[in-house]
Amino acid sequence: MPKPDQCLIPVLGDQLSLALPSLLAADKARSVVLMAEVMAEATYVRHHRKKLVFCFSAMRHFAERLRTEGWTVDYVTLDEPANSHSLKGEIARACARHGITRVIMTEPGEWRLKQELADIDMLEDTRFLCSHATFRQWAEGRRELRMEFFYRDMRRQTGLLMDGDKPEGGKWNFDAENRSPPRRGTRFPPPPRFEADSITQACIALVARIAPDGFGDITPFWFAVTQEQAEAALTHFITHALPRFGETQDAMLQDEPFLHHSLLSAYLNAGLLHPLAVCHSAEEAWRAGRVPLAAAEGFIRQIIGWREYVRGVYWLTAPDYVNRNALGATRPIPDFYWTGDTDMNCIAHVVRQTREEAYAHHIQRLMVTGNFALLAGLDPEQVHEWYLAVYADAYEWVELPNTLGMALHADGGLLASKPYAASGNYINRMSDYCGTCRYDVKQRTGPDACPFNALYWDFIARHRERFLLNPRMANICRGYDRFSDTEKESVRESAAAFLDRLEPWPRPQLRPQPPNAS
Ligand code: FAD
Ligand code: DLZ
Ligand code: SF4
Repeated sequence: MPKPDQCLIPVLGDQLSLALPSLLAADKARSVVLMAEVMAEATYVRHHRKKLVFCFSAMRHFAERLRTEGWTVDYVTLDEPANSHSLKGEIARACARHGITRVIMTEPGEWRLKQELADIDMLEDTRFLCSHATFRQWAEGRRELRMEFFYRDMRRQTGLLMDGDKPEGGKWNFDAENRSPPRRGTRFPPPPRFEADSITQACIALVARIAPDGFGDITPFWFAVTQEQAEAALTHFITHALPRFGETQDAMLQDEPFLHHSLLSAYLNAGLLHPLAVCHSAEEAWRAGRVPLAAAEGFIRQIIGWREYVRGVYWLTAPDYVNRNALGATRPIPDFYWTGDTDMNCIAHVVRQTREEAYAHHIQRLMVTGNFALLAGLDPEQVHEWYLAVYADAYEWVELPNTLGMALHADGGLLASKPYAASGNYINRMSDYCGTCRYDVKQRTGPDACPFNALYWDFIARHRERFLLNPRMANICRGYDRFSDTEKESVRESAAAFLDRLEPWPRPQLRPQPPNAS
């Protein structure tokens, strides 16, 4: 029997929040919440297996929470025999099961899924602080979009760290006091580790079954999977790491994967934490004298600045952004992005850490794997696919602009005014990777030279005409122009010899099978 007064509310794996607009707008007594684990979402990239466990476990815990709050929840597990394995299919099946014709949901975070579900009534996702319309208005008429100006507007809009209409401390940005190289003897607080309960154990077993050869270690699994646990992780960060957040933000240390980073991105992106609440906690800690202003400001900027800004760019430019390739990069991604099997210690280390933790901090993503991809001219689409797969926090709305715009400069400078290109010298200054590397970071060319050095100058040479027009790059081009012809030739030969030896990644044909497949 059709039930015209009933409503189906699909809740996706990254919408795990009681403050979801579709839940806030609904009448509990007349609604069925649908949550579905489906292979289409589990396989649209080769997700890290920890990310799959996180997603399924957090979904299952959220379904429990909704039930305790009085919601009727229809939860379809991955191993349910009749599972159609697409969200569209599961919404249709649920409508038929419950005799419901009215479906309302909060818009998906990714363009791909918003298109697929376009015939459903969608509410804008107010968990983000800047609406699509506000970002469009801000971007209108600007040839280049710059985060710093957007961020100031977000400070004014939210009132965070404001003294009337002035920024607290008299400055919008305290980066000059942040970002030092790592200091000897600094102590780093280990992140809180949450025990895997029976729900998480079941998800671990499920993922081991569907992706026996998938990328990434499944265990040890210690992520937060509920709002309460994510809030405990936030409190731990504010107390133990935030006071020194900015100071070590750009540092990289082999034995310290987390430094003073928050590790909150996966929880924020899944909906377990609200960005404004997280920023209010940081501001309160500063107002109570528990953290320096530079640290609180640096952290809040990442969230109301960078996070909102890249989301704005994503929706402003979708769906074409993914096709941008301003630097004409076409080289296939080498296999060491997946195996970590390379003599370059920095890359081997970041890939190993990524495999173990489904986490790397920003500078590892940007200045090691991202920088290498930029200098080596790796195909942006393949690099995008890699970043979307390997991190627990990866969703296209945040990953794509970071990869194509920030790391690869594939958008020609829309998002960042210059490419984040660096030679081995930068990595040496900011990390302890080079000391134990088989390559010599001080040598520019030759078989023992750090590959980042020849690749860096070869990159400048290849794009010299374009970069000469960029005031922030022109000096570097002129530095290259002062090389002798022999030095230039040596750079070209060293880079070519290195690039010719790269083994492309042999893309596996097999996708994980549904658990109920015979
Ligand atoms: P912290 O250093 O503690 O920062 C605090 C918070 O600020 C983060 O949790 C995050 O929510 C936000 N933030 C910081 N930098 C950025 C940024 N550049 N863009 C958006 N939010 C930011 N972040 C993702 O959440 N998902 C991704 O898929 C993702 N892909 C990336 C790909 C590349 C190539 C690069 C260079 C960066 C990417 N980032 C991505 C941004 C950033 O690296 C991560 O947000 C950060 O490393 C997460 O770790 P954390 O929570 O410890 O961050
Ligand atoms: C990431 C993910 C995965 C792995 N699996 C599911 C799933 O089975 N069901 C679901 O509703 N959502 C899943 N997600 C999150 C979606 O991929 C995410 O909602 C979209 O990418 C939009 O951001
Ligand atoms: Fe990386 Fe070069 Fe340092 Fe080796 S020497 S760790 S390749 S930057």
